[in-house]
Amino acid sequence: MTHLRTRAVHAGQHPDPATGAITTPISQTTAFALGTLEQGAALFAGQADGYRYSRFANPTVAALEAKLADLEGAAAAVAFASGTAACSSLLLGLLQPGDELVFLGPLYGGTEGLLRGMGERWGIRVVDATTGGLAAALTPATRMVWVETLTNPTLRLHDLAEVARLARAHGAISVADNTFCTPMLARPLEQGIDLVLHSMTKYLGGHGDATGGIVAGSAELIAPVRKTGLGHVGGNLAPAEAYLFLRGIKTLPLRMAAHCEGALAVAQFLQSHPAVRTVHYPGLPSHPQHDLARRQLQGGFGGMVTFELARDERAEAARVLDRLQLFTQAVSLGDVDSLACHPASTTHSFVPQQAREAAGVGEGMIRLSVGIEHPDDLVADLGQALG
Ligand code: 3LM
Repeated sequence: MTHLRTRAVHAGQHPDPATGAITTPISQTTAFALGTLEQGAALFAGQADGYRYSRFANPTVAALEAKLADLEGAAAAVAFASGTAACSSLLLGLLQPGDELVFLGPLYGGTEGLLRGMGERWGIRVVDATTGGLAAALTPATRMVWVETLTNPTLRLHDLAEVARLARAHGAISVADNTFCTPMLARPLEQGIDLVLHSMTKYLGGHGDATGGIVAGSAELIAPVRKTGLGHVGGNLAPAEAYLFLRGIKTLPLRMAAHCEGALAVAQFLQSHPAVRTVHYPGLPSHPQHDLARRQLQGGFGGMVTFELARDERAEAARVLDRLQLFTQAVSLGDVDSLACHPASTTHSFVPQQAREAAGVGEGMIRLSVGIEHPDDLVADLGQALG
């Protein structure tokens, strides 16, 4: 299996040995029969392999972890009940009081809030290197570097190989949130990044009907994240949700191609509209990192398009958003349905105003998650809303 499109269908899945069922069954069970006392003791001592309790591991969840690890080229992965549970488990599992975490923003507002909030609470120094740059922010105490493969909502890129190199030179673990790109467009581990993270709630699920997160990387790094996140925090993914992600990922390559096609058409249309000041889409030659995007992203430039209105005001954003008909006004992204939101008042309302403005998230900014509908219909909807 060399092609991602084949691996998206088959990786992690085998006909059920008990029944021959082709689709991975939902193992809707809390506990597993341990056998004899000594067999149970061996399982709990880690001297034998097998399932014990679904908070620690579950066959449906394990199939999903194997599929995602395969797609990201990772040795191991651990799934969680949300992307946010994945983020907090990663921090709690790998950082100690006194450590330093450096991030390049903007990040999803919830992640930034989590980093800043948990950092303060747990004695971790959190440094925002968005303006000053990564090289200047790294110190001997830096233990972790955090980036998004396409930033939410401004759709900027970071040179992942360079981020990985700098982090490694300082003995820090590099983390890339690959939610916006998915392994179809970016595979950070191949660039030297240590851990990759997803909110599966978005493109991996793809249908807006399940919440989940996952972290993938080396067995050495995933083990403490699993132990803390599942064993201590208890943020495990439910088997029924794992089933939805397993099913969603099978069509991810096809969906991503449609998202990318629609997003490019939408971005090109917006770019030519007089009511629009700037369009942020890495597939446009006008994007300041178009060359990096061409090098780093494979197979397309993603399904997200963010734009700034010529009149940079909340009232103008409301005028446009409130008139959309095909795009639903909602947070979240990556669904087959098109969604639109106002980041300053929703996804990034948790970020202090000054940091938000420094990251370029203004009141006249609108973020689109372009679904898989026909691009002409999406363009027509935007056309009538912009007026
Ligand atoms: C959003 N984002 O609309 P969950 N990493 C990234 C994300 O975009 C998100 C998470 C992690 C949005 C959610 S805003 C109230 C809704 C890049 C989520 C967190 O915990 O699964 O939501 O993932 O931008």
